[in-house]
Amino acid sequence: MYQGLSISIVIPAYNEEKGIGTVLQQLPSYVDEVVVVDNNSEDRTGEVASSFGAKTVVEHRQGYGWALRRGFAEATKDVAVSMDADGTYPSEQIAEIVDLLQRDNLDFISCSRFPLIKADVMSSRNVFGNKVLTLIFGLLFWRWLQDSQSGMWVFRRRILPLMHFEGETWEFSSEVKIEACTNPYIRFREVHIMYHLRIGYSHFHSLRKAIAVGILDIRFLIQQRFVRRRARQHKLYQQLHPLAKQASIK
Ligand SMILES: Nc1nc2c(ncn2[C@@H]2O[C@H](COP(=O)(O)OP(=O)(O)OP(=O)(O)O)[C@@H](O)[C@H]2O)c(=O)[nH]1
Ligand SMILES: [Mg+2]
Repeated sequence: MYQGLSISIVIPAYNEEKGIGTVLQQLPSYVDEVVVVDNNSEDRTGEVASSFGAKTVVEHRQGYGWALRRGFAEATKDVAVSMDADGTYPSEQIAEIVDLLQRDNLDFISCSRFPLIKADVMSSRNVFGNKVLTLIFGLLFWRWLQDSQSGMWVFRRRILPLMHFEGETWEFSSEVKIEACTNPYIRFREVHIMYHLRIGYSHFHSLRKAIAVGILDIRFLIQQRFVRRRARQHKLYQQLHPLAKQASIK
């Protein structure tokens, strides 16, 4: 409990037995609940997480999006905080972010890694990729974030029903921000955080995989901007205005 709010941490984890223990050990004592979503790890990630007292759930549908969506459904506290299982996100800054959430009466805070405080914690290739995806996000949604790919978000769990999720894998990170920062009922802010060196092996060692994930994200952003969100809005419009149906407005 911190500032009168109970806190859940949600951690998606895939083959992170090297880092997950350290991440759990370093969590501040005011955290009330830790949900680790083990996404079919082939190593001892789940066992290590349980041995540190985390609520460990297994999500069989493979993907970062599936894992986080499951984790948010399992979380029960006032505020949910997402972070990776590799020690990169600063749990030591959760308190100051929750302070800001309360002070400015915000609903959702996205934590930007850029500009990087320690330059050597991310490869220049990943910095470039993240910047390009963030720029495309801005051009499509006209919201000028510093980091559309950050995996650390701090939000009031009660706003979850206001967001609609379709992202199954890496595109989920962009989707969460689209849903949060374009929704007029969600008070959104981006803050700058520290980012640490990764513990364990990166899932993005090959250039081919990094490019594939980038293309996936761009395709998703375009679909969301021009097709799916429009279809959703249209559906809502039809529900609200029965006359639109009679006139068969497409
Ligand atoms: N659920 C799920 N989580 C994954 C998968 N791949 C990676 N993760 C987790 O998602 C988080 C982010 O993945 P990372 O591999 O750290 O991705 P990154 O931070 O962009 O890049 P690096 O830290 O350089 O590897 C970590 O906690 C991973 O364990 C996956 O297939 N499914
Ligand atoms: Mg990482």
